[in-house]
This record gives sequence, C-alpha cells and structure tokens, in this order.
Amino acid sequence: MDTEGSVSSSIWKGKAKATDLDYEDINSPITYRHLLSNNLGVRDPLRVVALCDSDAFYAACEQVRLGVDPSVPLVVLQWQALIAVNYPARRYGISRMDNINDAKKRCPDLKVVHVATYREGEKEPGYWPDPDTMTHKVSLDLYRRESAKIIQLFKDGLPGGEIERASIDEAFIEFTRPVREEILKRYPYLSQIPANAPLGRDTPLPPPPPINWDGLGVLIPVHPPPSADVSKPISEETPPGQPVEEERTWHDVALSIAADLMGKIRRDIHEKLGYTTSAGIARNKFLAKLTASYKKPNSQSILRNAAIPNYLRPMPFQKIRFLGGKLGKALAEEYDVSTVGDLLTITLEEMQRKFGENSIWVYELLRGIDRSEVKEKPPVTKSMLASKNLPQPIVNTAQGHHWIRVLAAELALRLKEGREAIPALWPKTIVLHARQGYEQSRSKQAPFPFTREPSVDVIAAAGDKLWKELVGTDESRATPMKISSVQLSFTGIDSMETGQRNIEGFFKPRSSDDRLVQAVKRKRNSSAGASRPISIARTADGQASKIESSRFNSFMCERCGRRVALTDELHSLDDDIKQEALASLRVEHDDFHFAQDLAKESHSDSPKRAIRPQSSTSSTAKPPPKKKRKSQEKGIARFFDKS
Ligand code: DCP
Ligand code: CA
Repeated sequence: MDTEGSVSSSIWKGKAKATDLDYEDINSPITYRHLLSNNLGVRDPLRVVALCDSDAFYAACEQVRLGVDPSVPLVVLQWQALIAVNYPARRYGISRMDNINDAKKRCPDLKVVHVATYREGEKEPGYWPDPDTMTHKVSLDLYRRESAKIIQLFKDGLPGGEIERASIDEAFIEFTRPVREEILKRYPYLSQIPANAPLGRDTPLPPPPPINWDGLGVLIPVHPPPSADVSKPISEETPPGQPVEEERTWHDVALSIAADLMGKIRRDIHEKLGYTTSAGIARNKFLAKLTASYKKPNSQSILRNAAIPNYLRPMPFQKIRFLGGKLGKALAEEYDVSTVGDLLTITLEEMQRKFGENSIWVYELLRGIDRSEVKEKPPVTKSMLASKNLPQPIVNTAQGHHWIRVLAAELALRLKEGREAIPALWPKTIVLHARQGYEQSRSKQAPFPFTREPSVDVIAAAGDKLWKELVGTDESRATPMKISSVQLSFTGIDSMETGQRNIEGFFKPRSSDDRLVQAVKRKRNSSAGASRPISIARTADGQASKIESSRFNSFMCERCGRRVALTDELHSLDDDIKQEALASLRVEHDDFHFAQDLAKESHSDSPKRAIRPQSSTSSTAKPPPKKKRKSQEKGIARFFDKS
C-alpha cells in the first residue's frame, strides 16, 4: 500500500485526526456507586492491576543458588546458547543473542553457569562438568520451584487477592478489591452518600486528597518532552516532592495504594528470596504489562490514566505483542502507518470491515482498553511433559531405553513436587511420542497404574513397554530405527475424585476422615476377607432405589441432581461417624464441581465480548481464542497461527 491514492483512500474512510475523545473510556467520573459496588469486575473505573516480572530470572536463580554477589556479571547457558544474562553482564553489552565466546571476550570475568541437566542413572538433575546435548536433558526444575516461592509471597502479601501466573517469572495481580478496602479505611467519609448528593448514588465522589508519590515508583509523565523516547523513563526516579501534572483523580489514589502494596511485596521477595523484580501498575493487564518494562531492573512504574494517551500514541504498534506478527504487518501495510497514534485514525467500522468483527479487540487495545480478567489458574496441571529432540537419532533399543530413563527421571521429580503441593495427584495416563526420521510423530498410551511411589523405575518400565509397542525392538523392525525426537508425558493428571478415594492409599486423611478411617479399620479387623480397598463413596446416578434408606448413608447434590452415597461397607458404622463421613463427602463433591467449573471456564472460548485479550508470556494481550467459528476465521483469526 504505497501509492498515495490508496493510502489516503483507506485513511479517509476513517476520520481525519485522532482526538482525546478516543480515550473517553479512561476519563469517566468516579461515583459513589462505583466505589460502593463490589461487583463491577473489569469495568470498574477504580480497577488497578499490576504485572510483576523477575529481573534476569534464570540468572538470578543461579546467582542465589551459588551465593554469588549480585554485582558479578553472570550468564546462564543452555548448550551453547545464552538464555539469561544478568544486569551487570548486560553492562558489558552482552545479550541473549550473543554466543558464549563473544560474551567472554567482552567480559573475561563473566561467570558462566550451564542449566542443570538430567543424566541417566541420576534421580535428580545436576550441574555436571560435561553437559552434552547428546546424552543429557535440560532441567528447569530450579526455576519452577523458585517461581512457585515468588507466587507464594504474592499470595502472602495479598490475602484473598487474585494472582495469575503469566509465565515462569511473571504474574498479574488484581489489586482492585484490596485497594477499595483501603480507600474506605483511609477515607471513611466516602462510605456514606451525603444526604444532599444531587444524583444520589450516581453523584461523583468529592475531590480526592493530595497524593504523596514519594517512594512509590516511577510515574510515567503525562506530558513527556516532545523529543523524549516515551518508552523510557526521563529520570531515574521521580524526584521527591515533584509536582504531579494534571488534576489528580480517585483512580490515582487507587494506583498509589496499589503501588504501596506492590512495593512491600517486592521488598519481601528481595529480602526473603534474593530476587529483584520490576512491576507495572495501571488500570488493566495490557497497560500493566507495557508499564512494567518502562524501567528495569528493580523498579516499579505507574501509569496514571492521564498519562495513557501520550504513552501509547508514539509507540510503534508492532512492538505490542499481538500486533507484532502477521496482523501488525497487515495493518502497517493496509494503512501505511507505524505508530499507535496513526492507527487511531481508523474507525471501528473501517477496521471491522477489513479485519473482521473481532478487530474491536485491536481497536480497544490501541485506546488502552483491555477488559480481560486476572484469573488464577487451577492449581492442578493436567499434564506433565518431558521431551528431547535428539541431535543424533536413536538407532537401537538400548539408546531408546537410555532416553526413556532420562525422561522418566524428570517426570518422577515433577510428580513428586506436584504431590508436595497436592498429595492426591495422580496421572491417569502415560503417553510416549516418538518421531521416526522426518515422519510425523506417533504415539502410544497406556493407563498409568496408581502407585504410592512413582519412582523412575516404575515410570521407565511403563515407558519401555510403550516403546516396544510403538517403535518395536531391533529384531522386529522392518526398517532401520532412526528416532529423531522422543517425548514421555503424563496426562489426565487429577487429584482423586470422590469414589476413588482409597482409604489404604497414600492420602493423608482429612481430620474429619480420621475417625472414619479408624472405624473402617476396626470393622475390617472384625470381618473376613476385608483386605480389598474400601472407598468412602460411590455415586449412584440418582438411582435412589439402590441406596439404603438410612438418612446418614447418602445425600442428594442439588447441582447435579445425583445422589452421592457412602459405600455399602460403611453403612453399618455408627451414625455419628457416618455423619462426619458424609460431611467430608459433601466437601469433596463440592470441590469436584468447583474443579469442573474451573476447567470449563479455562476451556471456554465464549468471551463476554468479541475477543478477550489476556496477557500472557512475554507481552501484553492474548491472541483471540483458538477455536473459532468459520466466519471468525475469515476475520482477524487468519492473522494468527492456528498451532
Ligand atoms: N528464557 C529462555 N529463552 C528465551 C527467553 C527467556 O530460556 N528465549 C528464560 C530465561 C529467562 C526467563 O525465561 O531468565 C524469563 O524471561 P524474560 O524474558 O523475563 O527475561 P529475563 O527475566 O531473563 O530478563 P528481564 O530482566 O529482561 O525480564
Ligand atoms: Ca523477567
């Protein structure tokens, strides 16, 4: 689109010039109704979200593990590639793009740490002197563990707060609720609507008090100097006592309270774990993410609503993650433009005509609007995967067994760690994928028997069995073996459901189950042939006739209409014990529905509006959900990979 005529024809279908009206959404007055409602969700004008990202994360983990001084330049290596570079090393001009030899030339004192690897025969990954991609497999377990500790400190610092892991070292934090509570605590007069309020609940709040921003972070300027690079801070820190431009709003008060809380959590992470972090605090996830990279490392930046237009306008839109790929390129070509401000000239109708109905998502993002929620992910990961792309293919069964053992060791450790958090974790299926040469990967799966100790041996044995079925043995094969990648995974990971709880299993009984277990044991000792496992419950699919009539033997679930009953073996127990058992069952059954709801929500592709962007791994908002109706596929979805 480089002829003047076609450019102007597309732009003039829009409007001539972007105006401040484009940002209307961010300037709505805040009323008593807003402040006193608890359920405005993502449309709350007092909404505050933060994104907290750990600085040079893998490098920091290794530095803390080794007790190296944080001022020492340090890089983390994976085979020959740099995967993390700490900030002292970045001062030598070293980046992830460099190769290790160049990096060492730039900084001869560079501390180089290779990521831990699994080696056959070892139960745990280690830092071996000779890690070799031919024989070893990378382990990210240390980083996962440290990441979980950081998330725990977020939770401790914000009880009841919503925290969404966005990647191994990033999390979104929804501050809206704790901030609202703090506003009402600090300014109790706001909890009463004045009798003379002209619009009642819809009366705007009185002018906010002065805000002391000192020590709360870097404020992104409302009016950056014209020549300044808006994406970078003008000064290292906002000078104390600096007059803050523009009229302050209650949203600014909300931001300052969130900044105070965030600062405390970040200091806690630093003191307890040794990691520095960088945070962005703004009105939604998209802006929080952009704001977090304003100043790094060990800093937090704050984007006031008033600062949004001048922050976004000069930004090259292709730098925004989901406008960085095919869609950004198409937009740039269609309109021959490069900045967010340029794209503001395109009307919604024009954009939707060219890019499909769902491009309202882009239209809003460009105006700093993002209504995606901060959503805590369900704690249970449904699958665990260990994989290896082989620099040299596996050509015989012995090599196959070698790699299966290495992968099994990784799965064993991950499952063990998972069980530390959720003792009832149980993978129902084990799957082996293998690719022969350039053929498509093929797989075989089998139920994974429940075991108290899923050791490397147990997992490797299951893997070897699958290998035999999938790949065959040296003798049985018609063509030479040439396996170029192999993956071993657990799927269907769950905590055991009601009805599968095995009292003799490895579960630590809940306190309410204790007496039940004892009672069952007593009963067992006195009855013949009672060595088979006893489960607490069975679900009777509403067939009430099969259920004994005792009122303590079952209950009806109002949600699913199913009758959940104690197993027959427990019917002869004392009523008070059964009552406790039933109470315990009820809790479990509720948990089951709760987990199902979560699963449904996390798989639900029915956003409340056209496309719901959600922030994710390395930047801003999430692309449209993958599953799309045909008509949508023709629209904006065609700009995203379906993989
Ligand atoms: N990572 C990786 N390969 C990449 C990018 C990242 O292995 N191509 C790993 C190493 C990083 C970690 O993920 O330490 C987090 O990635 P970030 O992009 O957040 O980068 P850093 O945390 O290292 O640096 P920054 O301080 O810029 O966030
Ligand atoms: Ca990081």
